Amino acid sequence: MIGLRFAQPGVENPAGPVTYGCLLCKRRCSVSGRMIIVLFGAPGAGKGTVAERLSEHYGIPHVSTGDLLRAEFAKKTAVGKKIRDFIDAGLLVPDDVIVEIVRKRIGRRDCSNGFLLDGFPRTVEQARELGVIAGERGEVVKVFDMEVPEEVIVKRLCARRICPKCGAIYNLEFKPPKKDNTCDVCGAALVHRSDDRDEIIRVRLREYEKRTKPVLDYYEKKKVVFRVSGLDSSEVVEKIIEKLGPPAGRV
Ligand code: G5P
Ligand code: MG
Repeated sequence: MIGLRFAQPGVENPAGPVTYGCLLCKRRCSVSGRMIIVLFGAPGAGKGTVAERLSEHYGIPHVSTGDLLRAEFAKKTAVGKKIRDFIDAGLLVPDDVIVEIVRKRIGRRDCSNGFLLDGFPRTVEQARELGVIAGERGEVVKVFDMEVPEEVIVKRLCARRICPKCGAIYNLEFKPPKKDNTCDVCGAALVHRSDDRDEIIRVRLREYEKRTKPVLDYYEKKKVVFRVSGLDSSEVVEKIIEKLGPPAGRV
């Protein structure tokens, strides 16, 4: 599928968001152009699980701000030391730090045909920054909000294990690794995230309610939000693909 963008990168389109059309089939197909897909939802909603699968399907990178931050503190960088206390306490790291990290990551070549954001934006200020970035790059932002009840979230997170090396996500109850505590993909020892403890999960959920939920209102006004039940991540993936259409090059 050959994509044609109807607006120029960096040029504001007074008619609304930049749209895309397909030269061959004449249909509007959002994935034929450059797009920023935002996976939105509370901690444990399944953003990372869904992003892994969509990233493979669409051949675009999965940019998780949580993973980027954990990589910083694993490398013991100056930024890493500054943010560790926020993450361990379940609080959001400051906007300027996170925006800088995101700008750097999406400036890499693999993001030039669009990318999936998992965990960003998480404040209205971050959403405004993303709007600026999207405008500079001539990209459209689409937001998928995954809704999951709090009791389900706490249960999921207490049993989550992650691979610190390749980022694969497991769950002792619902998706255990084939071999005890070992990543199926790369063989590394799995870890229980320091912020996946009951009392810290509750703090993260409060942060979400207070500081992140208003981001949805911001995007609702722009009419770019698509809501979906997050109870079954496989269904979420199917619904998003149904909404976005086939990957570029496939009909
Ligand atoms: P993170 O790392 O972005 P959260 O809190 O947003 O952390 P989290 O916990 O990583 O999100 P998730 O990615 O939404 O959750 O969920 P997941 O890992 O895919 O799934 C959770 C569990 O449920 C897994 O065990 C999975 O197997 C299971 N599961 C998934 N789908 C299903 C299903 O369909 N059924 C069942 N039964 N189970 C399922 O951010 C961490 C910290 O970094 C900082 C903050 O301090 C934050 O607390 N941070 C930021 N700070 C400021 N601004 C930002 N933009 C920041 N981004 C990160
Ligand atoms: Mg995650």
